[in-house]
Amino acid sequence: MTQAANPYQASITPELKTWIAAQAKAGVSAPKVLQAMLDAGWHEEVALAALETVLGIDLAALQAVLEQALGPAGAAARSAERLPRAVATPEIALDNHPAWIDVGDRQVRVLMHLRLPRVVVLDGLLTPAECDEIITLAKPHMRRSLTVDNQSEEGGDSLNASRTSDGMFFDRGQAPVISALEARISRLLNWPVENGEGLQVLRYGPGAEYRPHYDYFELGQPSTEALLSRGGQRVGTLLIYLNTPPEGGGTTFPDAGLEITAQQGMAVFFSYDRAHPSTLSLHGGAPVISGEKWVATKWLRERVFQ
Ligand code: PD2
Ligand code: ZN
Repeated sequence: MTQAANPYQASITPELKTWIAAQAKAGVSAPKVLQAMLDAGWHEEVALAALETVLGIDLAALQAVLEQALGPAGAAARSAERLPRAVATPEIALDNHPAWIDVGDRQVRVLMHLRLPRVVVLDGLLTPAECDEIITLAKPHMRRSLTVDNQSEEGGDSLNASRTSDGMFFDRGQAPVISALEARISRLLNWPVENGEGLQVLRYGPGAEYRPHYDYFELGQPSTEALLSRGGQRVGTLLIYLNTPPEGGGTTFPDAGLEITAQQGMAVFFSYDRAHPSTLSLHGGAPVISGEKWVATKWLRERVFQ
């Protein structure tokens, strides 16, 4: 049968539908069809949805099909690894393949977009003077970066060896240059300013890096409830390069074999519609080799962030 291109294949392909219909026509039972799809690497939710679409079997009946295919213990183990629900994400209007997006007071150039992981590379979100101004405002407040501590029930932060930068957070609207940036981001991503966390500024010296990680909050951890109580999940990230490190410091997406070179004023947007590796949104800040790197991060929440 058609192999799943990605083990977490998130959508039903036309080839899969044709294959299911042919199996049914040949008299292969639904549990056997399901088993073959799972063996070929299709994610259980996609396989079940495909059976529902093509064969018109309702969800309760599909659960019975799953148990017949896997046995009760197998079915229980599978349901423990179900995909978390998908939610709406910020989106850049790219349907007409625009060369630039009007964000009110500027035009931001669209350089590249990728569907999975969802990544868009942009240029001209900030002028060089605005980048320098943000660095100047941030500099006196820089401290060793902390990372969300998912073991703390209060959702606090802790030191993390995989993150060797200094950082600080601005409040939303803390300075005119920050407000202007936040208004542009809201227009660009079609997402309310209020759903954004405060802008974070990071500085990396030579050798400093941010090892690959996901920006969404991992579910089922002691801290999850506290983190989600402040506006729901993170659903998108905008990284804005405030300077151009001479060597190193790019942003990597290991699952896509992609590295974006840090260049002043450029930005990379990526989104993740569920708290799951199937989004392929694993990303990291590659080590700076020479010079330093300054970057600003805007995380977008599902709802108003407070
Ligand atoms: O500074 C970066 O390049 C970087 C890479 C990955 C920042 C973040 N993640 C982040 O702030 O989440
Ligand atoms: Zn990150």
